[in-house]
Amino acid sequence: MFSMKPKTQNLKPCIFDLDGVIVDTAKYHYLAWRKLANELGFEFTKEQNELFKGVSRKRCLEILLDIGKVEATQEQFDRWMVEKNEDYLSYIEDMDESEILPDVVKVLEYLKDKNTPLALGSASKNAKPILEKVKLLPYFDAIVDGTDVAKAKPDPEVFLIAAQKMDTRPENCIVFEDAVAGIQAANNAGMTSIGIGDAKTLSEADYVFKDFTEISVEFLNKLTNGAKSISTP
Ligand code: B16
Ligand code: MG
Repeated sequence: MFSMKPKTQNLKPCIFDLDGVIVDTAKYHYLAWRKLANELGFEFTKEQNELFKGVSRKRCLEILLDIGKVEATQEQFDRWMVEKNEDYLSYIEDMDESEILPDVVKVLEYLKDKNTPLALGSASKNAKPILEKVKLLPYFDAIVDGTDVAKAKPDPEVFLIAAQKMDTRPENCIVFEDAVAGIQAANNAGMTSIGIGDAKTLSEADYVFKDFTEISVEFLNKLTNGAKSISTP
């Protein structure tokens, strides 16, 4: 399906979210948040963890403390942020290429082979080490992560910085995202939004696919060549 194509120029740049698009780190975030919740004396469910997808670490802790009805001093808040991250880092320590989501490498290789500019746009402050672990860092021309942004998705900041770094206008960019806030951020940036996940949840996206195995070469070609409206099966 993903055969070699002649190289072309001026293709629309693509921006990829990390967690839920390239790798499933949500399960490790969940373990670390659940450990903290249990230490603070309450349960934290997988369903509640859905609220944390695409959300910054600080905002996640605020939501967690609301769930557990726990009041924190600034000093406790800062300590729990550090503790959660240390636990998370211990869970992802052994991550490798086997954790890349299906057909992500095929799509990245196909786009890269055609010289499509590629960027990462993630809320995670751990995005770079994760890309290194799964050996995908060399695919990206620009990395924008939680260390670069002041405003969290749905604010468009992360994607606007990515467009700037690729030296292109926002309306040229295509964003692949799994979180509702991320799709809203892409739309707020004036970019084309591709939802990866559940069509109902991501109904605000321009196009939605369950995962990358559902995205065809024809679709990628039309998309990166700037087709306005593409019919999908
Ligand atoms: P960190 P994404 C997001 O990644 C996760 O979905 C979210 O659950 C997490 O809280 C956030 O990164 C911050 O991560 O604690 O590593 O800085 O989907 O924006 O790639
Ligand atoms: Mg995500």
